[in-house]
Amino acid sequence: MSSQPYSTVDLARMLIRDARSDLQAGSQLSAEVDAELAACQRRLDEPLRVALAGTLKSGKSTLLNALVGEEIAPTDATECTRVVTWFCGSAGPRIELTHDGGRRSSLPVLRTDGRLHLDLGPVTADRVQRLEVGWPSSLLDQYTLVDTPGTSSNSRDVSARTLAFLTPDEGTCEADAIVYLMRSLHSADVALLRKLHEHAGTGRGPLGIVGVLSRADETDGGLTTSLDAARAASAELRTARELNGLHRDFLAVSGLLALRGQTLRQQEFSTLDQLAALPDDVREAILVSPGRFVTTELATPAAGREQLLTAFGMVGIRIAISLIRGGARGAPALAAELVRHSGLNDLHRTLRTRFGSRNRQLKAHSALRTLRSILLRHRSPNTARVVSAVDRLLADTHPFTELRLLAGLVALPVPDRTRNALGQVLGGQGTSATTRLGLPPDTTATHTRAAAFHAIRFWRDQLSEPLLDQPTTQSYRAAIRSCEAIMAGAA
Ligand SMILES: Nc1nc2c(ncn2[C@@H]2O[C@H](COP(=O)(O)OP(=O)(O)OP(=O)(O)O)[C@@H](O)[C@H]2O)c(=O)[nH]1
Ligand SMILES: [Mg+2]
Repeated sequence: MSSQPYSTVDLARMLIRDARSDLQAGSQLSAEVDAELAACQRRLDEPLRVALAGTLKSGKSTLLNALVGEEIAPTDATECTRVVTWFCGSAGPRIELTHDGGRRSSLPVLRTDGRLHLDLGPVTADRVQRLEVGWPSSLLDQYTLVDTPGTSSNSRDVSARTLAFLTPDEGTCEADAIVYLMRSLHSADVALLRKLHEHAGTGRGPLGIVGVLSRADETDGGLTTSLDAARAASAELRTARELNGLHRDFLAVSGLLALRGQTLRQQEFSTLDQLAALPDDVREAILVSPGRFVTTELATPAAGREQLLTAFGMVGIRIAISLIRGGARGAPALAAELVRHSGLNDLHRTLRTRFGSRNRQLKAHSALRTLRSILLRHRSPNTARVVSAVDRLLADTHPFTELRLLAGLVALPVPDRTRNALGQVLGGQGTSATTRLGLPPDTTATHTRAAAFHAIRFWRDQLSEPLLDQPTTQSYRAAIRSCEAIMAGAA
């Protein structure tokens, strides 16, 4: 017999099964509850669900396209951008619409210039229960991406739809993790981020939140030839007074440049290359405004310049030319430089460390919260036992505690050095033993164990400080427990 302990995913699966048989034993398993339990179970086998959220036009759909590497999310202001849309891995392209009331229909898959058309036809956004796009993509095999309509005060129904999805009053959020985009700090962002963090800290909402300073190429007021200003601005956000430490790590990303890098055509490169070779004064004169860029008499055809302007925008063109002049010779080199410069690779890396390595725990957490809310909605004395088992598992599973604490770490009243050390040991930068202890990856088991032992002593010392508040005490205890787990693993 195997002595392997059950994983949280296994335990969640067992509890869902127990709930079903307890309800069945009491003749209380309606078709509706059965379907909800089946959906909860399926969630454990599906890819992690990551929602892209943020205020209106913060660049969510463009970033989704950049992550997938294809233009499948609409960025024009059609009815579709007002609907929460699911993008899932699939053997072939498909678009499925679930109408309010549950009727389903397939929409035609139409592409122009590589861009997918999502057209709801006569159906308005408020009559859509769910819109799902299936697409063959290695990224979508790992993550299901959910594009949410922008939140803004001048479109209340749309905002309400997004808020109901991210922070539902009843039940649990259908996403396991959130990428939050903002162009610059705005009071609407602060309010929504606070709500998301509150939900995460209490375990009611997704436990993983990554912040993105989006449309990063525009940060410099359009004067930029690099994303340096955006990177500086994202670093400043860590200490922004308005955020009051609410969220600290914002990655500066230009979804548009990342997308253009991945879809760059030879023709676009040739036009950019010709512009890069112009005498400095001529080039600078045409880059002053979109009007001059298109209308100035040049050997390079105006039509090609117009197409570039639509695809890249003025700032994108300036950056691409500066990358060519900096040594990106040839379309493949420019494509790679655009992607590297856009910050997309950093975002991929962050998704891997923050969500990828916690994939199963984040899913188990969502499934347990969902199971709990199903059982509380359909109360039955028969399932009281399962509800308390779910509560115990949510409270006692150490990785869940780590994730909740990581979500609330920003508000902890400790010096930055201590906060960073806590973030590291609790697995905020990666969950391997060496990453948690700040050791090189090839450290031997003996050395890792010794470092874990020292770390335990360090956190015990912190714990002996007088007048610690309860969240800080809890975090230090969790750090000790994380180190004990490392020692047990290395032994
Ligand atoms: N310069 C620049 N423009 C961008 C970037 N990302 C998006 N945009 C432009 O901003 C506009 C809105 O982009 P979307 O991706 O549709 O933004 P969104 O957040 O999905 O918008 P809603 O869903 O309507 O809230 C489009 O015109 C995009 O081309 C970027 O990184 N840089
Ligand atoms: Mg959008």
